[in-house]
Amino acid sequence: KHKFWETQPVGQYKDLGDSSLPEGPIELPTPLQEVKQEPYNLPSQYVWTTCDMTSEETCNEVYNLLKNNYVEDDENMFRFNYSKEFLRWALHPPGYFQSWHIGVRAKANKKLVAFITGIPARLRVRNEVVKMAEVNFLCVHKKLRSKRLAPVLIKEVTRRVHLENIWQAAYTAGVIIPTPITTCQYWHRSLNPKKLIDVGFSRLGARMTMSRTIKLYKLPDSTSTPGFRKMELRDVPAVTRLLREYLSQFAVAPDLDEDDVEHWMLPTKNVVDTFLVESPDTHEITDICSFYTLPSTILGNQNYSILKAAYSYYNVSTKTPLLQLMNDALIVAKQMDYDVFNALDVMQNESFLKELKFGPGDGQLHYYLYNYRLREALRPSELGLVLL
Ligand code: MYA
Ligand code: JJ1
Repeated sequence: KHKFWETQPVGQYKDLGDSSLPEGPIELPTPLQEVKQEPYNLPSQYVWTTCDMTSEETCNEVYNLLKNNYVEDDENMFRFNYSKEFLRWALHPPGYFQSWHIGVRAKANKKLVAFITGIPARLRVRNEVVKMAEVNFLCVHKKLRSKRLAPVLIKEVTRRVHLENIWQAAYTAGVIIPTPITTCQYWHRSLNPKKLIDVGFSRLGARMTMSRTIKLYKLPDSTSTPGFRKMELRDVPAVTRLLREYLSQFAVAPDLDEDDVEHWMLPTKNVVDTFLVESPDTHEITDICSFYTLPSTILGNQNYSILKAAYSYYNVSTKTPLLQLMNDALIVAKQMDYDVFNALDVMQNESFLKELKFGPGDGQLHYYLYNYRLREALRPSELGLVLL
């Protein structure tokens, strides 16, 4: 069934539930000299290109490839529209490798027709911290689908990751392949219900009118938690301490240092926003909430072309109840003009989703590890990882 994935060091369906197999790497590293030194062969009309995302022109080409060919919902009504600023941020964490930003061009007209990326990360799996690549933005132009280009892209990124002496990876996908470590559900909190209904993102509930729906989703004009404010550079050490402590409870989570936290959490306009609670009396940082910005193109609507979505990222509550913290996150997201606030059922998110009027979406997100076996699948609440 999976002609490509059957050949890869990933959990195979036939091994599911075989608790005699050990947890950890499936294959051992090979000496670096034994890693293939030349790129994999592409069909003769195409060539490899390494994408310099600091170049305005290259970044534009990647942006346009994804804008027109990246992930859609199951009814092809919406398509992710990652911004250029977002792509630059997502691909330039501390220690990134330009060689892991991989494109394919058509020889004939130089057009970018496919893309895949990796970034370095340390992930803790139970008690082990493992150097990994996070693989994302796999995209093949719509006109070149089903020609087995994706396996070539995946093998090439794997080769370039191996050249840096890294042997594991983490990735997510909307499709099921061998074998998810967990499957998460998307949840959606309407902020602008009229627009969401007008564009077909959501529907008027049974026995609901538009005005009752608008009232149902109304939020206060201002946040309720004293000391709730935007994160600043000076907060990096405290945020790092809180986040590390919080993430230590999950089976799989990133191992973040201060440089990582500065990169991934410090507010960056239209990319990522982090708020925290600074105790008015002790000036201690006690709670954090964050979300990233990922708009979607609305395909074929007369009135609207962009859906502005916030995605829940990392949230930590030690003093403020998580429910109250996330209600404040919804309030600031509404003030910032987002149409919808999305979240997965990872970490402790289940504890606020229903009460804060999130509803389950029609999409799921499957999480995977490459060359690392888990004895059994995790519950989403055991996962402390959000990929972009
Ligand atoms: S997930 C986002 C993926 N992108 C999209 O969904 C955008 C829209 N779709 C497309 O651009 C194409 O449909 C893609 C497939 C490019 C997805 N992950 O070339 P094909 C397998 C993994 O004929 P196409 C993200 O970015 C499929 O099962 N494998 O198909 C994370 C089949 O294999 P098998 C996938 O439709 C990516 C083969 O590809 C995915 O033209 C993580 C068919 O190839 C998918 N999302 O192109 C990648 N979709 O026969 C893995 C299809 O065996 C990283 N396939 O079933 C692994 C770690 C690598 C680093 C390791 C370091 C140590
Ligand atoms: O956004 C998603 N679904 C929406 C829109 C559905 C449109 C028709 N298919 C949805 N809306 C309902 C909202 C409603 C609001 C009021 C309360 C009840 C709920 O369900 C889905 C997620 O649910 N998104 C997708 O399908 C996009 C792809 C998801 C897989 C992503 C793969 C990521 C790649 C990783 O790098």
